[in-house]
Amino acid sequence: MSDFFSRGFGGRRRQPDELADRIPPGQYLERGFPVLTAGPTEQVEHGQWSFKIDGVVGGEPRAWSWDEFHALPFEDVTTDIHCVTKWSKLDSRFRGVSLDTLLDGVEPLGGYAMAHSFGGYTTNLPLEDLTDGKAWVATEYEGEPLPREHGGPARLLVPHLYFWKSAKWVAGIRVMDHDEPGFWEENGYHRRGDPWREERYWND
Ligand SMILES: Nc1nc2c(c(=O)[nH]1)N[C@H]1C(S)=C(S)[C@@H](COP(=O)(O)O)O[C@H]1N2
Ligand SMILES: [Mo]
Repeated sequence: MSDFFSRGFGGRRRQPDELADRIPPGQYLERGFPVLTAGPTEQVEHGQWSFKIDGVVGGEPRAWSWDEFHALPFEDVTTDIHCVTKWSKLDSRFRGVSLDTLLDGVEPLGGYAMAHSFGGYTTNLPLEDLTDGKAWVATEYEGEPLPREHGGPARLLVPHLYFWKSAKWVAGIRVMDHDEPGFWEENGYHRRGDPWREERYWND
């Protein structure tokens, strides 16, 4: 237990109170970066990657190739992440494009979204959880291209919700006028997944 409190990140000591403030109920501090994938690790080449926004939108559906995507403004995001299998990881450094940037001019006509990935993974989110600086499509981790096992070339990053919402090998989001369960949500996980409310399973 003393090891848990005494070894800081980034050379800095963390006080127990600070940890308590940052680690949601039922979670433990993880120092590594575990890989959790239901199924095979996808191999997506830059040339075949694109990010699409479609569904119930006022304007034309949008799509960015890898090169087009890299012409967009990128942001550095240092954030804590929380997996429903109970690990939390502090100060993970990602780089990506905000969903606010991607949704700019899209005119969503529904309040929900389904994120979908190469390989078929899906996860549902209220549009509110993707906007106002809360979500990114990330292509870098700790200053390097996002490793393939962690969703490279690009993953969704929605750090304020349990990490299953952060779809790896993300291919796009479909805007919907109603909520609909994605892959894990159909298998019993919570519709929204707020770690501070321990919204782990459907009935939590
Ligand atoms: N495409 C895809 N995305 C996914 C998953 C998956 O199986 N496939 N697993 C989810 C789950 S349950 C978690 S906890 C995180 C794990 O991300 P990591 O492997 O980078 O830690 O990815 C999420 N995104
Ligand atoms: Mo997970």
